[in-house]
Amino acid sequence: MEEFVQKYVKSFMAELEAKNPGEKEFHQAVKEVLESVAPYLEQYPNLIEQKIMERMVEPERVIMFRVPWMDDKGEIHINKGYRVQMNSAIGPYKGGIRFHSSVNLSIMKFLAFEQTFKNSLTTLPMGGAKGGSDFSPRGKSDAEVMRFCQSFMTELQRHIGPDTDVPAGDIGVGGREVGFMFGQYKRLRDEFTGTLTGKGQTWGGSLMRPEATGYGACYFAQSMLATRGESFEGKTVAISGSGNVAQYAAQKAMRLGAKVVTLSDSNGFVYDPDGLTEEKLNYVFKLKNVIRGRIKEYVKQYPTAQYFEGKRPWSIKCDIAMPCATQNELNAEEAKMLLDNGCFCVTEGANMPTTPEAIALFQKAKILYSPGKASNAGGVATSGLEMSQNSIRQKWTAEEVDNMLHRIMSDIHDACLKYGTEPDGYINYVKGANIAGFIKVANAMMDQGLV
Ligand code: NDP
Ligand code: 2IT
Repeated sequence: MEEFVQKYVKSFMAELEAKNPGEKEFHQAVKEVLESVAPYLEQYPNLIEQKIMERMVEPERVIMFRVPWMDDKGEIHINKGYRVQMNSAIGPYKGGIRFHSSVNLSIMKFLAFEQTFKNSLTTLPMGGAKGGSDFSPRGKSDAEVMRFCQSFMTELQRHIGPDTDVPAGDIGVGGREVGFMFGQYKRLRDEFTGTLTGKGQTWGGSLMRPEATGYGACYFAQSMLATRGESFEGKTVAISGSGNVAQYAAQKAMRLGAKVVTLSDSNGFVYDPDGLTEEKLNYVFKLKNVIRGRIKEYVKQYPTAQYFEGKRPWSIKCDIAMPCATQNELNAEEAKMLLDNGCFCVTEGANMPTTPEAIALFQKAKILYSPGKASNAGGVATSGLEMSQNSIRQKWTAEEVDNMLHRIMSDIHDACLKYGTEPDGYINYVKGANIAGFIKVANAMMDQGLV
């Protein structure tokens, strides 16, 4: 079995790398899934004959376009726009939009690939997609962001729709950007449909969508901790990022009795040994979402905290680590520091934040480790619930949505247990999530013929 897996992964990856040169994040995401599903494929050779995996790594469609816009001084800028429609076997394409200077085709493809399996895990009927631009909203005025979003949507609108492809937010795309894009979509198409999720509360947005990714990650971590008779109560939690996912992960972890001691952005991290409080977190919400400032300003407000320029938070002693910023933000050296400091649970809020070498160390140490496609699926799951509410033109209460989110995260945890429990009882959440996500999409593709 080992020999088959090694050979299969090696030859598959050689072909993938040759066909998609230089796309290192995409290669990384595919390799991780392949390593998990290869033993399953060995048992079902018809999936190999039908080239299901080869089909899954080739996007159904990639749209790339020019996004011209004018800044407040009248200068013209040209950005790249993308939408990768990866897989529609189990539902309309669904996935976020990322605005960040680092965005390129490799990052779009890795995210769309991950999204396909994540959406499958949610139990809801959603295919996988991702979009974005190398435009960075940081430092831009509201008017500049609006003009950019309108230009972006002027092209994207012809490729999306409530039963075709439903975008949402991701890094650099929050309520403000979704609003500008929805406004332009509605204007051009003359229809009020649920074509974007993460909308405002008074115009079709689901209650709890802003909270859902961070809260969902904490619900997932609760289930992981429960397998060892543990909980958040009294634990120290290190979180990276200070955006949407980090903010609500911090809020929920705190409300579940944990002490959250770090937050970060791409410039550095803050360490607050006393832990966040509701008041301190409210300051962070205002700082990041209203003033749009940098996390280092936290220490001016709360001088007992320290700021570490150019560093990530993983040197800080904690029981639970929640990477909630971006891909490959936790490497092997940092994983060793976490393990040496007694960290026994790593729950990903971001997509692919942990490098393969760091994951191997966590798994070797047999600590609790969950990949983002399982633990951050609460965001897109609640987007799915927003789509349902839009379709039936109703609005559910926060309690109703939260209950559904809870149930979905618990179902995802069960799926990981089912496919990821190893003979010695260790739960390999990577294997569990990848196989469970894969089976549903693969079977749907088999049912639908060679398309
Ligand atoms: P936000 O834009 O709200 O916040 C992103 C945070 O991560 C910011 O603090 C940002 O700092 C930091 N960050 C971004 N890029 C980098 C980088 N290259 N290096 C270090 N820090 C960085 O995004 P979200 O909170 O929505 O997204 C965070 C992660 O969660 C992403 O991986 C995203 O794909 C994932 N995710 C998001 C979901 C959602 O519903 N929003 C759902 C599921 C996953 P700075 O201000 O300096 O850029
Ligand atoms: O990575 C993700 O799952 C998201 N950015 C959320 C996607 C969505 O459609 O809500």
